[in-house]
Amino acid sequence: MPTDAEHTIFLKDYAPSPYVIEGVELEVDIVPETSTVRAWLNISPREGTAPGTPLVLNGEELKLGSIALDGAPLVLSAYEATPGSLTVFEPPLKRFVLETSVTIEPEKNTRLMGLYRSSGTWCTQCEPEGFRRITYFLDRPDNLAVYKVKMIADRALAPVLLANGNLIDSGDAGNGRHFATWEDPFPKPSYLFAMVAGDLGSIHDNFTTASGRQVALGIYCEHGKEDQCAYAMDSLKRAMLWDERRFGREYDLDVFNIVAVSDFNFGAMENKGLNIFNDKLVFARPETATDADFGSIERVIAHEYFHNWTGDRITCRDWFQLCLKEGLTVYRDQEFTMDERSRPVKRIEDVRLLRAAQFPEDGGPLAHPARPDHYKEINNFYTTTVYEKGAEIVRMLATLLGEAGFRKAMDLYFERHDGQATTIEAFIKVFEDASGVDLQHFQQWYLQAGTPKVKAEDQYDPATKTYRLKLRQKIDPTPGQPTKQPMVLPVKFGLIGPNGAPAEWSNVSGGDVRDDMIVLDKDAVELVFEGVANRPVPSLFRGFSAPVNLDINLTQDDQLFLARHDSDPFNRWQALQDVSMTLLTNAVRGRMWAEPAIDSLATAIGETIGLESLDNAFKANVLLLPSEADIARTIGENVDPTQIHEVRAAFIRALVGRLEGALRATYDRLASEDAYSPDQRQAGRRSLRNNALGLLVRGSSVGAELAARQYQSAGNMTDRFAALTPSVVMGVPGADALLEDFRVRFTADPLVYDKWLGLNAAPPEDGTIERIRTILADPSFPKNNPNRLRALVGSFAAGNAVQFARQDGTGFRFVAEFVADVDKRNPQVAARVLTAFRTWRNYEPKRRAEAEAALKSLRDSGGLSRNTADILGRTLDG
Ligand code: 0A1
Ligand code: ZN
Repeated sequence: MPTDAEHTIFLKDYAPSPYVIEGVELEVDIVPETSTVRAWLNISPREGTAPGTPLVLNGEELKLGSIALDGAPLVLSAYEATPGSLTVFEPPLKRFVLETSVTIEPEKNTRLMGLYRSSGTWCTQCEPEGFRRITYFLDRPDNLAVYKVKMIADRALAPVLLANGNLIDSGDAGNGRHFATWEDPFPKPSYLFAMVAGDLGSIHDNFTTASGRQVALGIYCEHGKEDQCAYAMDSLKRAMLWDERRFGREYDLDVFNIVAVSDFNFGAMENKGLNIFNDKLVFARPETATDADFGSIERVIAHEYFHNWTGDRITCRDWFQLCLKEGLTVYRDQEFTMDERSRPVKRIEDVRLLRAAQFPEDGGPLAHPARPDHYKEINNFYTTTVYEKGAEIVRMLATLLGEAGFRKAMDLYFERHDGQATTIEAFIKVFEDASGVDLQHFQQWYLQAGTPKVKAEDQYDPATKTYRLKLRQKIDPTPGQPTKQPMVLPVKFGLIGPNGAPAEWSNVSGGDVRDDMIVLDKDAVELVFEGVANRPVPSLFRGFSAPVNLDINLTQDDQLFLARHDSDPFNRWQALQDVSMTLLTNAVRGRMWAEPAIDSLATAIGETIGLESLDNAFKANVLLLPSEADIARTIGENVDPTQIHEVRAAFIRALVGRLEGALRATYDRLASEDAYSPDQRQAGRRSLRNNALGLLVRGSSVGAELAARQYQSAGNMTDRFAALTPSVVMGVPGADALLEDFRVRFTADPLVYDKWLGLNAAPPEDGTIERIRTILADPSFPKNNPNRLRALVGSFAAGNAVQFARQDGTGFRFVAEFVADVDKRNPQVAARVLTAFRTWRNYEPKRRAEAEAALKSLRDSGGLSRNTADILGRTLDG
């Protein structure tokens, strides 16, 4: 018998359930310690269901109190109930009502799935399989039902009672209790169910849709935090308007509520009409939130709102299709930010994230297709591959079809699949039908894991005025996929002539070239451009038009030429990154940079940050040099994080030695007395100024002093935190005092406490692990709150490579022990922290051996949750 942890679910086994639940009525009696859930399920057999087919409902940690069918109690022999399932052996072959009553214990629910209590508030999280922790149900996304829920609770403990849809009744329930009944007219899967009961404050606003519907908007939160919800409300209204204008999508209920809770496993959740948010993605005021925090709030509020169409009205047939809603909705939130802020800057930021998080996943033991074909634990598939690579796939469709073609296909998607639970195949079919383009080969993007490597080689023949460009693609094997097919790659490109203007050509042959796009769908092509007057410099994958690793042998001079002349801002930024990366990786491999190479890079960076034509946010990205993780990933094997750290630090000192004047001038020039606003213009100014400061702290003798002054005088958290961070990470004299000042001044606010925790985990110095251990051991540390755990230990494991991957193995062992401990209470948090080991095979032999030993001892400790056992097993085997 396979144990539970070995049980694998395969896409090929998908079958509709023999019964459908079409309507649900719930009565939830909320009482501290033990709550009771009564359910009336309106059930029909699906056509073709054979007589005697049992009805099997999912459950988890449920205790059945009573059960009746069409009003008559079931005899014991007619059903079997365990905490994990309810089977009715021979249900009638006609529509019937199954009535159950179960008890649950939300106060003991530390997994934060199903109904749980967060700082006194009862709230739910049902995606992907949490509804079964509330009542027995067909807890699968293809069962669409209409829901009505009556909640009854103590008026003092829970004056606010919310659920999906519209409030249809409320009143007194006697004994100091009251009730509210909510009804959601839109059929939905159980994972979108939500309810909240608590003593909450709120802010309210309204939005009138294009067709005149008045929507009441509410944001609910802990009392006293109402004034921190304004930016979230503003973001929501902008998102609603944008979805109407850009995609023709209107909101469809009279109410849209958001609730901020302090204990949440993820960012936020798109429950129909009642989004529930991790409070760090709602609360913001200038004194405690940074520009990046404001940006995340805007993005996630929009993301969850956009799910109303891509996720709620059109949902997934099964969990293998997760990226149908997630990839598409991330694409939509990216476009929203691009339209609201700066398109090239957002693109650069998204690509940085993709490379930092998704590429390592795709190149390691946890690699999986954007649409996986098997899983053991679906919670482990809320990954950057499903989300961010999923969005890249949609972006490539938009690139291939053009803006108008893409919009036409999206219109058809909404029209054809509204109200359905559907698949990636159906999505692709819509794009084929709308455009007439065959996308069967393109579909491989959903099916094959791994990041394609593209090698580009070129040659110019001045005698024949011919330019040849050879492109080859290859994908390395990934777990379960030893051989790969070529992908369809849209390669946006330009050829740049010696004067910096586009190079003309009279004819091109050898491949599929459409204006400024090459479509590479074979292993290799060799394009021949004729009539090219001079040797051009190629600019490939403009705007990062496909998620690949490009290997192109350009000289530093060519790269700096692109940095100055490329009309594509993304590739201008990329060119400077490439110059730095080449110098850094060579140095790590023992070939130290030549001084003139640093001179010319510094000159180009100095020039770029001096240009009036570029915006500050773009220049700020230019000052963000390749990270240690970027360097480690590019090197790929025998990684020694300490050596990488030292090389990078020396590189920054060398650059800052040459750029100090320019950085200082930038810093001084961008000082401002304006009242704080999180808008793009101000945030861009601050990010450029603060990135200049960060470099000065790392590479010049004046930096520490400048940072200390900025820390003390800052009028907002962005500037204060930007001064504090490099000071603490560099361990400059006085840094400990600043960190202590920060603790005393701010950490009563839990979200700023998280920032302090993260800073404690950041220094690459010995002693960091001890510091973390001390904080964790403090009895007042909230050891069940996901945000606190992630801020302290998650950030350490994922972000402090020098200490996590210490050669003596103490970092690995510390994280493995932490995972084993947290796993007992919250498997999702534990499993996610454990993914920091995903690159363990890339370390040099000593570290690799230590990582393996730590992982094996975690495995041998036994009793791991399915979440953690799954990540661990794949990490060790893959
Ligand atoms: N659908 C949400 C993500 C989410 C997934 C799981 C959760 O709980 C375990 C919570 C949220 C989104 O894409 O935002
Ligand atoms: Zn989402």
